[in-house]
Parts: sequence; C-alpha cells; structure tokens
Amino acid sequence: MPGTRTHCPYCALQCAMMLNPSPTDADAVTVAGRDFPTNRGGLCKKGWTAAELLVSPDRVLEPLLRQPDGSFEPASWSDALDLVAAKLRGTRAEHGADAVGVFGGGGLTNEKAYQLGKFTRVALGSSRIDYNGRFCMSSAAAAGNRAFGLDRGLPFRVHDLDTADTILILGSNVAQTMPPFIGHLEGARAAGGLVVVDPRRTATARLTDNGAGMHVQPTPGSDLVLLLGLTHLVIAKKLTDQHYLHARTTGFDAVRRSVNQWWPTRVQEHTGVPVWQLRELARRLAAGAARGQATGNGTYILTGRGVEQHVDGTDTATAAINLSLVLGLVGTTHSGYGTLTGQGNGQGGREHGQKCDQLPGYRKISDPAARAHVAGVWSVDPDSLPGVGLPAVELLGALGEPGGIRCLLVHGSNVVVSAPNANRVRAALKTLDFLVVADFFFSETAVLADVVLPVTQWAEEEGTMTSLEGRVIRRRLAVAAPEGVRSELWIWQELARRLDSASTFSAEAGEVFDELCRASAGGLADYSGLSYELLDSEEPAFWPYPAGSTGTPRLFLDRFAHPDGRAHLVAVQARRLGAPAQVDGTLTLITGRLLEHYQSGTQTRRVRELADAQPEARLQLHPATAEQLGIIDEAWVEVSNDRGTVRCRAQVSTDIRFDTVFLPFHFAGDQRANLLTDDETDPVSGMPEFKKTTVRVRALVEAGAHV
Ligand SMILES: Nc1nc2c(c(=O)[nH]1)N[C@H]1C(S)=C(S)[C@@H](COP(=O)(O)OP(=O)(O)OC[C@H]3O[C@@H](n4cnc5c(=O)[nH]c(N)nc54)[C@H](O)[C@@H]3O)O[C@H]1N2
Ligand SMILES: Nc1nc2c(c(=O)[nH]1)N[C@H]1C(S)=C(S)[C@@H](COP(=O)(O)OP(=O)(O)OC[C@H]3O[C@@H](n4cnc5c(=O)[nH]c(N)nc54)[C@H](O)[C@@H]3O)O[C@H]1N2
Ligand code: SF4
Ligand SMILES: [Mo]
Repeated sequence: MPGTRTHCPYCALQCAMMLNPSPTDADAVTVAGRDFPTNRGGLCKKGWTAAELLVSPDRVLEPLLRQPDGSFEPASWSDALDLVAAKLRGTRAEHGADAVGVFGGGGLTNEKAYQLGKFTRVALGSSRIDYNGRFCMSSAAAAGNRAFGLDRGLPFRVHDLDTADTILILGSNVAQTMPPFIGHLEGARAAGGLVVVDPRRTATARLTDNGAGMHVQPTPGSDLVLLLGLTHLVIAKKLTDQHYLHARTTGFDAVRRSVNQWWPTRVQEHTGVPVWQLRELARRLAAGAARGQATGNGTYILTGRGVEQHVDGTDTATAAINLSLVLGLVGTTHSGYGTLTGQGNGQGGREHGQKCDQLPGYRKISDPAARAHVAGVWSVDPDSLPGVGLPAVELLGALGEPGGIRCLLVHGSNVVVSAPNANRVRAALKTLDFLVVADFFFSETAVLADVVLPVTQWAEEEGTMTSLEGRVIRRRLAVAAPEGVRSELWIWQELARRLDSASTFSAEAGEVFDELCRASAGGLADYSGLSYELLDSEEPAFWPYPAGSTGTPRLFLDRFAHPDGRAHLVAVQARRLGAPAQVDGTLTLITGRLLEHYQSGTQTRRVRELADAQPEARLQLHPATAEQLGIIDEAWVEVSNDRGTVRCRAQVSTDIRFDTVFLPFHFAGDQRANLLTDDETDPVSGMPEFKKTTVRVRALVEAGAHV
C-alpha cells in the first residue's frame, strides 16, 4: 500500500511527512520525514512520535455522559447529540442565544474553524465564540493589522530567510519550538548576523555563540523599551531609510517624537541591556539593511510569544514593526518583519470566523458589506447574524455570570491548563449548567464536562491547514478512525439539523472548503482561487489567492493593504515601567515551552518517549538565586502568589537571569504554570499576560535534607 503525504499534527511549521503502513500492525502507520521547503525532510521528536497517539489506549472511543453521581457512562451518538441539542435549545429559550458560548482552537483545520464560526452564528445564533489563538497570536495580529492593514504571520516564505545577512529574533525559542526552522537561520548565523533577545540563554540563544552573533538578555517585559531605544538610535544616527519612509509609509514624525526620550542610558536602566550592546545592535541592523539593498541578502526581524504575550504585547509588536519600517525592511524582495505563528493552523484558524469579531476571509462582523456577502453564501438574512462577541479571557470570565454564559462547547483547547488564572477558570467551568468538550483524550477540561464527544485525529480526517508562512496545505486521511469516533464536521451537521438551522452544514471537508473559498472571496484572506485539486498538485499556495491569480508568496511588494497603500507607523509608549522585581524578595516568572511537550500536554504527555524525557515541570532558576533561597538542583520548591501555588522540582541553571524564574506550561494538577498567571489583558488584542508574573519561591525542604 502506498504511503500518504501529509503534515505534522502539531506546530505551525507544519513539517511535511509521509505516513506509511506499519509492517507489523495492520491498523497502524509509521512516520517518515518528507522533503518540503520548510522542513527539508526534518522533523522534531514530537513529529516522529505523532502516530503513536492514533493507537493510544487512552483514546476516548464513545460519547460519554456524566451521571448524577459524577461518573461517566457511555452513550450512543444519537442519545448524546439529542441531549446536547435539547440543552442548547433549553438554554437559548430560557436565557437567550448568547447564553451559549463556544471556545475553539488554532489546531482545527480551516474547514473546522470556518464551520465552527458558521455553526455558532447561524445554528446557535450566538455572538459568543472565541478561541485559544487569543492566547497566542492576537497581539501580533492586531499589530500587523494596524500597521499593514493585513495579518499574515510571515509575509514572506520561510526559505527566503536562507540567504539573510542579519536576523533579529525577539522572544522566540525556535530551536525548541520549531527545530527544523533553525536550518533557515544557518546563513545569517554563518555570516555572524544572528541576534537573539531572550531573558534566558535558550538553545536558540546559544546559536549565536559562533563569535559574531549576539544574545541580548533583557529583563522580562522590557522589550518595548528596548525597541523604542533601538528606533531612537537608528533615527539619531541618521540610519533610517528616508526614501522608503517617504514613498511607502505614514506616521514617521509621530514615531520620531515618541522615541525621543529613549536615549541609551535610560534604556539600559529599564531593560538591563548595556549601552554598548544597544549601540552595536542598532549599528548592525542598519548596516545589514543597507548591505541588503546592494547584495539582496536581507535583514529580518522576527517576534515570538516572549514579546507578544504581555499586556503591552500589541504595542511591543508595533514597536518591532516600527523599527523594521524605519530601516525600510518590509514589502521588499529581500528583507522583512514577521511573527512566528504557533499552532498547527494558528494562521488559518484566525482567518475564517473563530474570532469574536470576525467573519470568513478575515472580514469584520461589524461591516455591513461583509455581513451581506457571507449571509449570501450561507443563505440567511444578514440581520439574523449576531454582532461582536467576547474575546477569550472575557468569554471565560462570563461563564456562570448573570447575563453571561450558561452552556459552553469546547472544540480544540484545554483551558483548565492553558488559560491564565487557572483556578478561576476551573471554578467558572464548574458553575456552568452544561459543558460539552470534544476531544480525542480525557483532557483536564474534558474531565469537567457533562458530555465528552470523541473526535477524529489528524490522520483520520481530510482538510487544510495554513502554515506560518501563509501557505495552504493538505491534511490527508491515512487511517480509518476507530469505530466510535466522529468528525466535528459531522457533529455540527447533526446538531444543526436538530436545532432546525436555517442553513445547511456539510460533513464533507472538500465541500466545506469550497464553501469557505466562496465565503472568503473578496476578503483580506481570499482563498477563492484554491481547491483541493490545486492543493493536491502540491503547487505552492500562499494567500491571498483570489480566483484567477497564482497566490502571493511575498506580500506588500507594491502596496500595503490599507486603502492608502502605505504602511502605518503607529507611535506607542511604554506605560508599564514598574519597579524591578526582587525589591521585596519577589522574582519574575516567565512561562513557555519545552521541546518535548506540546501546549497543555494532552497529547504529548501520553507519548512514552516524550513523557520519559520530560516527566514533570521544573522551575528554572539561577544558582545565585537558588543559593540565596537555600535551594539545590532537583529539590522541591513552592512557587506562589495571590492566585495560586505550584509545587515542582528546581532546575538550577546559569541560563537564566538571576531575577527571573521559568516554568513550562505543559503540566497538569498543581504543576500548572497558569495557577500563577494573571488574567489581565492587553487592551487592544485581549492577550493575557503569560510572560511576566510576580512570584515568591521557597524551598519545600531544607537544601540537602533529603540527599
Ligand atoms: N515544543 C513545542 N513547540 C511548540 C509549541 C509547544 O507547546 N511545544 N507550541 C507552538 C505554539 S502554539 C506556539 S505559540 C509557539 C511558541 O513558540 P515560542 O515563542 O518560541 O515559545 P515560548 O517558549 O512560549 O517563548 C519563547 C521565549 O520567550 C522568552 N521570553 C519570555 N518572556 C520574555 C520577554 O519578556 N522578553 C523576551 N524577549 N523573551 C521572553 C522565553 O524565555 C522563551 O524562551 O511554539 C509552537 N511550537
Ligand atoms: N502560561 C502560559 N500559558 C499559555 C501559553 C504560554 O506560553 N504560557 N501559551 C498559550 C498559547 S500560545 C497557546 S496556543 C495555548 C494553547 O493551549 P490549548 O488551547 O490548551 O492547546 P492544546 O493543548 O493544543 O489543546 C488542544 C486540545 O484539543 C485537542 N485537540 C487537538 N486537535 C483537536 C481537534 O481537531 N478537535 C478537537 N475537538 N480537539 C482537538 C487536544 O487533544 C487538546 O486536549 O496555550 C496558551 N497558554
Ligand atoms: S517542528 Fe512542529 S511541525 Fe515540525 S515535526 Fe516538530 S512539532 Fe511537527
Ligand atoms: Mo500558541
């Protein structure tokens, strides 16, 4: 039997792989890397082990209904869906359509993301849908929209980076979060042009160790000041690209004035980055940009969650864009700014209607023309479509509140582990009248559900994903799904029918994709020229891809997406200078990822090789801090603040600033980093503060006591 060409189920790099029939087990497949411009046959260990989960003994294999005594009992699909439909109807009748909420995910295919948005607005009539991309891409997306008029994570191809002269990476640990990606940094690295900004000396930061690279190690949350300071230096030293600013942008004067006060010693004071490093970095970026114009080997600025997941994340991403614009990098043939999208379909998942203010094609639900177009495709009255709903953190905050949400459907997120202020989220979920979780495993969120609906996994379904470079790719069915599980497209079709929906819902991925393409036509994320046939030919397919076009590998070459065709520099200010941590014995906690685990860990904690390599959370802290607190490597510690307490072992390491500690967020129970994080959000994007939390740390036993 021939193998199946597909892509990895996990992150946004969407490495290409083959799924081949297993020689030993007729029901199983094995994974092999496949040549593709992004991964060139390479995979990380999550990708290599991905197929194990298809045959995991932990799989939920039939719908489960909670019983009055709290236990779960299996049920038939028709009984389970009848019950869900009855509860949805009852809630709507008693409390109104907005009392039903929907929480989606950036791991869903484009077809599912689109259908979930339509199902919520049409079959449920509710405005209250949002998704976990709010925790992930929202700040960068908001910054991209206001600067360029369009949000595509990388407005260029990943392999365009291969020939770069200089690459500045802020707050991303790609060496662990997208390992094959670092192949594309090799050129800049060899040229001594790789610069990594991270409070930790990560595997990515260590790539700069070849003599000429730079690792800049600011205090957490100070990147906005750092970027304002770099922009100040570029302007003060007259290193801006005046011709570019004049021809292609607006807003430079306001930005020039806004960075005036950020002279290097003041930036040093607030970021901990030495003046010499600031000057050197500004000089390098400008020299790289100038060289690029002659050689075509460009300069790129890339941001990740480390700088975006803050309450000033939108402004920080905006400041990174402003710096790129004053250097003349964006919308050229050889340079650029980009954000590294995270989840498998983090890009497509934010284009087709899962966001609370959005309709397919990256349209605004508040725009009458967009409503009319999409309502036409759905054959419903535009006035029947609800308005803007609530962004994720507010949506979770409305659970069980008066006038809030009584009934919630979760598709593709494990909020009990991954949402900020996890104690509050868990308590709020328990106040609901009815919680439905669709998953393939008993996630920590599914455990709280009234109904668990078991769904197909990646290799058991057809669909499309849009990768971090805006390339639409095919996910293909390689194995039959276990008998008792169903696709979400089928589930929504069945529920919509039971709810007497005004529009029809197909359960065929190809049909849903064709409808999505029509709904997106004329929108910013226009897919109307795409089809499964074209994608199956493996022709590169970068959106916008209007009918009759051949797609857009590099965006903005002629114009930006604002009506005036220009990029907009937006002046931003650092409002959150606060006292440095440690003044009263507190430390700054940052959270993030380990190579072996994916997100809330529902999947990777069930893969033996990955769980053995990283079985539990460990708090990374500096030896000097550890000594002060009487903590030795591997000893148990307690990390706490007003919101919660985490207990885990210590990992003493010089790879982190002495005033900062780090926890991965992949673990459950009292090792959830999100027991500590705050649910305060960025006012523009709704992004919570995941990367800067004040905590106290203490040893749970005297150092050495248990040796
Ligand atoms: N192994 C693995 N890979 C993944 C994922 C996963 O869960 N596991 N998830 C995928 C998803 S959804 C995403 S969004 C991406 C995320 O990919 P990344 O953005 O690379 O991941 P993070 O580890 O969250 O954060 C990156 C770095 O930001 C640093 N950081 C923290 N605070 C600050 C700060 O204030 N300033 C600066 N400059 N840096 C800071 C952290 O030390 C960390 O090394 O990864 C994707 N790939
Ligand atoms: N402290 C802290 N918290 C964070 C972050 C951080 O850096 N620090 N990062 C944030 C970021 S960037 C992200 S993206 C989020 C991610 O966090 P989550 O939203 O929790 O993401 P996953 O763990 O991928 O959850 C997906 C769940 O859906 C299931 N699933 C996968 N595919 C499908 C599908 O197609 N359908 C259905 N129904 N279920 C599916 C999986 O089994 C899993 O249980 O976490 C955020 N939380
Ligand atoms: S880098 Fe991402 S897409 Fe590639 S194999 Fe690893 S998890 Fe999968
Ligand atoms: Mo993410």
